[in-house]
Amino acid sequence: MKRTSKVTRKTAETNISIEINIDGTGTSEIDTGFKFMDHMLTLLAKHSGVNLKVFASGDLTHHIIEDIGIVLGECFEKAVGEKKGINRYGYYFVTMDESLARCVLDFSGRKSLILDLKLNECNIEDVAVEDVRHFFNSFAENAKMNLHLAVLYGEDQHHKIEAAFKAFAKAIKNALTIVSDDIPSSKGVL
Ligand SMILES: [Mn+2]
Repeated sequence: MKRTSKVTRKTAETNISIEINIDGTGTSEIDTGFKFMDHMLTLLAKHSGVNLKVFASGDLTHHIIEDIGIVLGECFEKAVGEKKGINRYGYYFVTMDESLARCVLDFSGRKSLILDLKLNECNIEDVAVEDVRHFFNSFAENAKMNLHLAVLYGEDQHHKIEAAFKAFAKAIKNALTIVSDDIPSSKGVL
């Protein structure tokens, strides 16, 4: 089964179009209108091995970034399908200079989010830190996953978020790797 999906979402506030291929090589075409998000989504593709095309426009930063999280989450939910053979759980630690991030996740079919990015309440490049939190919240909700993402320590805002995105990407790769031909649940369904 091909693990690909494409979702387009157009509202009065935003216009988002995302295409993914889980079994890709990490290529990306990203244009969100926000340089920092473009940077984060490019490295999400690179380190997860998921091919990613993201085109987003809209009225306000908050709406656009939140809706990218929603649509990207929906894309993963669709592309993983019945989750046959996947690892299901994924985890990774990533350092970036002085910062250390840890991501543990489960494509469980249910949303749970524990997020502790240890960010100062100021903008990170052209994005507000609360928008970064919204992104992960929307993603976890729509991908129907447990996502526990924490920065354990760090100084630089950019490094902390970048380490978190890389740990997230590597944990996704880990979780979606095919390791058997079973559905990884004693219930037989995920
Ligand atoms: Mn960077």
